[in-house]
Amino acid sequence: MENKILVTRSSMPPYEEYIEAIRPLWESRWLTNMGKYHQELEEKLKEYLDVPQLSLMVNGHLALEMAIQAFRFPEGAEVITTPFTFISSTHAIVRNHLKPVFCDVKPEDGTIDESKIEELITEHTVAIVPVHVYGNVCNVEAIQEIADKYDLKVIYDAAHAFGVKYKGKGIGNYGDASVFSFHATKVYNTIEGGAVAFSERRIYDRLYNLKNFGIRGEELVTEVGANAKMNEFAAIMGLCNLKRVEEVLKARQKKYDLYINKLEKVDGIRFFQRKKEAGNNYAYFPILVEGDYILDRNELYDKLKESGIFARKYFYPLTSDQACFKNQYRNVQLKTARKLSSQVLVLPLYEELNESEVIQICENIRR
Ligand code: T4K
Repeated sequence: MENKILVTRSSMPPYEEYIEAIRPLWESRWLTNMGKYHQELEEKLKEYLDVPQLSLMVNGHLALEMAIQAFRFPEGAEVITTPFTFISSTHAIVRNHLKPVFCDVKPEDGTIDESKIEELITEHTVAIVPVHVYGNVCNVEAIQEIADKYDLKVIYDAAHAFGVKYKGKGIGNYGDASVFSFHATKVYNTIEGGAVAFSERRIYDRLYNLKNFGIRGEELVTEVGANAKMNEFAAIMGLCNLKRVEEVLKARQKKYDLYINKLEKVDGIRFFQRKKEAGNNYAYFPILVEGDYILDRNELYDKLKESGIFARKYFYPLTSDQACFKNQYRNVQLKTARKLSSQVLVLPLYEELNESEVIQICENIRR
């Protein structure tokens, strides 16, 4: 179909700028293994994200897997998390040989319902993995209080929360670690990429070992590790995109505000709420299609598709309902998560989306 509008479109620097920026690689022939650009990007992102320590990774998923692994939890221990997320959040727990315990979410923002965490804690619980879904900030204070009371680690899946600040601080300052994704579909990308933010220096060393085979010298391997290093082409893309991130956010904000303006009075279309003291990175534009609307979510999804508008059901089904996890873990009431998952639709949002296209999408929804 001509004129398809997809849910997102990668943001990229001007072609010539990137080509010029990668030219030195033909001279140095140093393409990966914590090269010059990897180091430069790590420093710049630490500053931009306003976090004490940062470890760059090849993608957001391995960043999350390794952030969890860095804490060396005993095999089979339980981790409280949310099912209203991308499958990566749950995979990262299970691939660490830990058991996910799914907790319900809150209707207003889709983040973990902190009032339901305590009842899920057992003697086997070791950590909480909440998700700042769509960049909506979790109740970080209440979660930390529970974690302190029961001596649990908190590892945030902040894949959607690049650049979000809460109470004046980078979101990566909360909990024991926070994981960002720099995938091609994110507000800020390094093609594929991710990072773990944390404060303890010891975690930096562990992550370094995990992402580089545990190699500590030409003849010394101190730990079992994998390979999750970011390469220099990706790091350079990250450096170029970092220069224009503010511009990209502004462009996204315009479209985001226009959506709100055009859709806020439509019966049965609801938006998630954002915390007053939290910033917005305009990462996604999710709407909830409720009973008062003339169509259900699936019908609206189909109708938009017929008009060439490819919205996405992020996140349906719940990860706990996916074939690989269904009926395998503790059976917990997930009423709100299930409801949101059946109502949510993420509308197209990206830097180059035209305002006229936003208006066209809204007209389709209003019709
Ligand atoms: N935790 C959470 C909460 C996450 O949402 C994610 C990733 C992760 C962890 C893991 O982080 P990474 O390991 O991915 O860094 C996409 C993304 O692949 C994924 O990064 C993202 N979450 C998830 C929510 O969405 P798909 O399968 O929906 O992507 P796909 O290929 O259907 O692409 C969606 C649209 O994006 C396309 O219609 C067009 C556009 N696009 C796509 C690609 C691949 C581009 O414009 N350029 C591209 O290169 O998963």
